[in-house]
Amino acid sequence: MSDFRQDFIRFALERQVLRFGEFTTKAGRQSPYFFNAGLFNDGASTLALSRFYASAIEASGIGYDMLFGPAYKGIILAAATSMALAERGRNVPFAYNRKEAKDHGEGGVLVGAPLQGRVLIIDDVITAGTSVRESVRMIRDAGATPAGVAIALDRMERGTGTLSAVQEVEQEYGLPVVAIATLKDLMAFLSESPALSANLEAVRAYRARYGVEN
Ligand code: OMP
Repeated sequence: MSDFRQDFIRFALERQVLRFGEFTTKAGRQSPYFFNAGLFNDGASTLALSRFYASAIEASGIGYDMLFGPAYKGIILAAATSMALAERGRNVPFAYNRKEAKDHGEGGVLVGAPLQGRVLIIDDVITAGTSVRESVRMIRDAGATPAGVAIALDRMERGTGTLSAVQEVEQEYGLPVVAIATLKDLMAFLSESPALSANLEAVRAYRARYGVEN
C-alpha cells in the first residue's frame, strides 16, 4: 500500500471520520464501519484531506482539465482539491452545482468556471451512484466530457448486481474511479494495528457478505 493511502486511513481514524461500531448504510446494510466525510469540518483537516485527494489524482494518471464538485459535499471537496493541486503547480478551474435553480442574478444551476474540456468529478463516497449520474448529465449537457471520479473511500461492496457501486459507474459510463483508499487498504491497516485488530474480524465478515473481490 503506498504511503499516502495508509496515512489517509490513519488520519481519518484519528479525526473519527472513519469509525467502528454498528451503522446502517443507505442500502440498509448493518456495517461495522462508517466513513462520514462531513466530519472533516475544520481548516486543518480539510487542507490535509485536499492534499490526499491531490495525491490520489496524481497517482492515478487520469487526464483532466478542471474539477466538478456535486452539491453539497462535493462543493467544498472540489474547491479544496483545486487549492491542493495549485500548491503543487497545477492550477485548474473548478465548478459546482446548486440543488435549486436560480431564476435571477447569474441564473442556472452551475456556479464557478464554465464546464469545458475533460472534467474530473470530486465526491466523498459512491453508494448508489446517484450524484455521479447527475454530475455526468450536467457535464455532458454543458458540452464537456466527464474524465473520471475521485472519491475518498471505496467501500468495495456490491451495488445492485454483482459489481461494486464503483465498478457499476466504471462500466456504465466508461469512467475511471480513483479512491484515496479502499476497503482493502483499511483491512491492511487494521491487520498491522494491534490496537484495532479486534475490528478486523467484523470488517472481514461484512466484506464476505457484501463485498466484491477487487
Ligand atoms: P450516493 O451519492 O447515492 O452514491 O450516496 C452517498 C451516501 O453514502 C451518503 O449519503 C452517505 O449517507 C452514505 N455513506 C457514507 O457517506 N459513508 C459510508 O461509509 C457509507 C455510506 C452508505 O450509506 O453507504
